[in-house]
Amino acid sequence: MNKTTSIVNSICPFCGVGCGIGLTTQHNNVIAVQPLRNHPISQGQLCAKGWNTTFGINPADRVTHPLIKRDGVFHKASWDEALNFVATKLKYYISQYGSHAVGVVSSARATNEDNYAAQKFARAVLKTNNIDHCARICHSPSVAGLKQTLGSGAMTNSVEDVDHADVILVIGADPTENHAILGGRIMRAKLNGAKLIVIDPRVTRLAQVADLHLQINIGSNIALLNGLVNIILQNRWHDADFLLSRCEGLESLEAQVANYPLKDVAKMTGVSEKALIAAAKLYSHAKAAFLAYGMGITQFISGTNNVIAVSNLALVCGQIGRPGTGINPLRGQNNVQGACDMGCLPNVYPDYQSATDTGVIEKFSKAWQTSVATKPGLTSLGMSNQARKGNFHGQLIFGEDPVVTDPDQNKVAAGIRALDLLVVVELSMTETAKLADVVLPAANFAEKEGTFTNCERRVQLVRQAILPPFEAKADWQILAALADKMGMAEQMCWRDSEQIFDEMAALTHSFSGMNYALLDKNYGLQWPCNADHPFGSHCLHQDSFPIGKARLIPVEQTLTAEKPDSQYPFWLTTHRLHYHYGCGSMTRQSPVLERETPDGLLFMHPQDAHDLGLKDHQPVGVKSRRGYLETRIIFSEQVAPGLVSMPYHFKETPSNQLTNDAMDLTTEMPELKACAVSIEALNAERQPEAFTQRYIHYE
Ligand SMILES: Nc1nc2c(c(=O)[nH]1)N[C@H]1C(S)=C(S)[C@@H](COP(=O)(O)OP(=O)(O)OC[C@H]3O[C@@H](n4cnc5c(=O)[nH]c(N)nc54)[C@H](O)[C@@H]3O)O[C@H]1N2
Ligand SMILES: Nc1nc2c(c(=O)[nH]1)N[C@H]1C(S)=C(S)[C@@H](COP(=O)(O)OP(=O)(O)OC[C@H]3O[C@@H](n4cnc5c(=O)[nH]c(N)nc54)[C@H](O)[C@@H]3O)O[C@H]1N2
Ligand code: SF4
Ligand SMILES: [Mo]
Repeated sequence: MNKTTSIVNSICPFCGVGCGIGLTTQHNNVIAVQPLRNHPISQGQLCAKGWNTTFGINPADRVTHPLIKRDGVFHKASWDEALNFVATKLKYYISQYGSHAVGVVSSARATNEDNYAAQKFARAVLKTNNIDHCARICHSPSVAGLKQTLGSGAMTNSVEDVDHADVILVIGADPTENHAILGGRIMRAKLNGAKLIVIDPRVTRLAQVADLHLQINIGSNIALLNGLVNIILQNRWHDADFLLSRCEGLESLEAQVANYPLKDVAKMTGVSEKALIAAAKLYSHAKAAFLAYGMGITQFISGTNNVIAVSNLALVCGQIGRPGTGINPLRGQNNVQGACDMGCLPNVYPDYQSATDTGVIEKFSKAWQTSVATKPGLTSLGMSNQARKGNFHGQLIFGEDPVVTDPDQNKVAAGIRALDLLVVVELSMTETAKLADVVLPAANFAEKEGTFTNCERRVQLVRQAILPPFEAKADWQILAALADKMGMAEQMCWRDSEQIFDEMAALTHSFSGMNYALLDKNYGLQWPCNADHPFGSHCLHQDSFPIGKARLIPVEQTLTAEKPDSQYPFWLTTHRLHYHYGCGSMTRQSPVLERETPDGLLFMHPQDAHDLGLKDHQPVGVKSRRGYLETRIIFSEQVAPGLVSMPYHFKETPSNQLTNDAMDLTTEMPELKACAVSIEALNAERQPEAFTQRYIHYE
């Protein structure tokens, strides 16, 4: 390396583990990445995505200038021109239809400061609570479910607690693929003697090495969890002292789980009675049981109840509130914890202060020196649905690609077409950006300063390594400039991201003890960090819950919205692959990551393939009640016969053509983990047709 290079410490921009990353820069380019040796979570390691960050930083299709679409073609515009265009339209729709006809979707990939600015822009400038982000289709049931049972929806423990557990229970999560450095830690703990239980319909990598793998029938989580609680109570394996002193609601839970006798549960879940008893015994007898869960719990129409059922199990066993033991929703995106904490949800301000509480409304109105939204807001899918009905007119989307990542794709695309104005603020020309009226160039994590909050509530500094290319700006700067055009310059006038952080910290309890200088010193701090917890919090709920006593809430097993029938005989589930991330806009820029995974993939058990007369890698057409796509099958014993699975990263084979948008009533979480499909063989000689060529027509 010559003298012109330097290394800037930052945080990996992909998953919620939040690994420490060093960016080597030269002549305003990031030329290499390296792991940070002393980082408390990654400890000198990175996964394949982390190592390949460089490729995602400056993609070939990077948006470099503001673009306005005229007659179907994008034209370069100045910032002034583009922002005036957007501000004029937003003001017009608000005057014509009211503030509820416009809204913002923020990015869980962007910083806390960007997200704070997004919700402030929605509430103080647009005067609407129509603000949401991808947590909606990710861990919104965790936020809603754990709020009811514990009073807080975040991971109760720290990543390092994996090392202090004698039992690790992973349910509906695939951390060696998706939270790889944490998954590796679970593997290491297992090698060091911890017992591992995996509950998943697929044989994941962790399932292969687990002491117990309960290969559950898809969508039968509540039956299984209620069944485990029933076994535990019947055998007196519960923690009576903990239940008495820290919980309420045991009687009604006990009465209800009695309706889940072992035999019935084995039948409903497809798990043997012996394995159910063994799992109940192992988990309840642990000194410290680290329970981790993911999308296999949340992405169901019963998502919130699934989370409550998980919470019941942990509480009954007293497996919470000590180092090494607790309930850990593995938050997915690098800053999805932060986007929720910052109040990018229609029902809460920063730090989960209720958006309908008059005291909270007054507090923010006073602090921001303007009136704020008072009516309840729409979720992201709610905005899309209202657009299709003609009730929602203008939307700003920061760093999300709903055309690829939201279900169902045809409805989402129709919602976007029904909008009068779509503004997409992006790094690259995503499928969603292609449908926009205005595209604004965003700076990525290497080009701006700010903070990300990882899955264990650790707020970490992201430092600017290079300047943004051409006209790109940080999201918060774009929002501030737009507020100015809308006549609200004072409300959103910040010198730098640090000033935004300080404004946020002063308006919240959980972050009031944090500032950039302290974050810099400590590899970040875990919230709550305030006068009571000046050094942050490694483990939540040690002495009490935010709601006093934790609540045990009985929940019933619910059927999935759709199940296989004669017309659509296979279950389809969707999931992730280690080498690609989200809509693929960053990871698919890396030739190394692309080499690892071809774009069309449908995992199928060899027995099913044999029955259908299909060969390995044969092209197939996959059809659901909502759509159709073409891909290739891959023989896999990871899935049981009757179940096929596919990743959702590939715009050419978008699984959300097929998925069901039936929703969890509490959170509007769609049922991304289960729908019914049919599969037909295509001529082995031809390539599966890439989806975008046939359906979504771009100018
Ligand atoms: N490589 C990579 N890593 C990522 C991401 C990525 O796109 N790529 N995305 C990030 C994001 S946004 C998130 S939210 C996380 C998600 O991380 P995970 O929660 O691990 O996500 P998935 O792979 O979608 O699903 C997890 C598991 O749920 C199982 N499952 C399906 N149905 C059921 C069921 O009925 N019961 C049970 N118990 N399990 C079931 C699936 O088989 C799968 O193994 O990953 C993050 N990390
Ligand atoms: N079928 C199926 N669908 C799913 C899921 C599933 O399991 N199955 N999982 C769901 C889940 S859990 C999630 S979280 C969603 C994720 O869905 P998305 O949030 O749409 O996915 P990402 O790929 O993370 O898209 C983020 C975009 O942000 C851009 N970006 C990155 N950094 C910045 C920044 O600083 N500023 C701005 N403005 N843009 C930035 C990237 O270029 C990228 O295009 O997908 C969901 N969809
Ligand atoms: S585990 Fe997550 S945060 Fe760590 S390097 Fe991999 S993608 Fe990045
Ligand atoms: Mo997610």
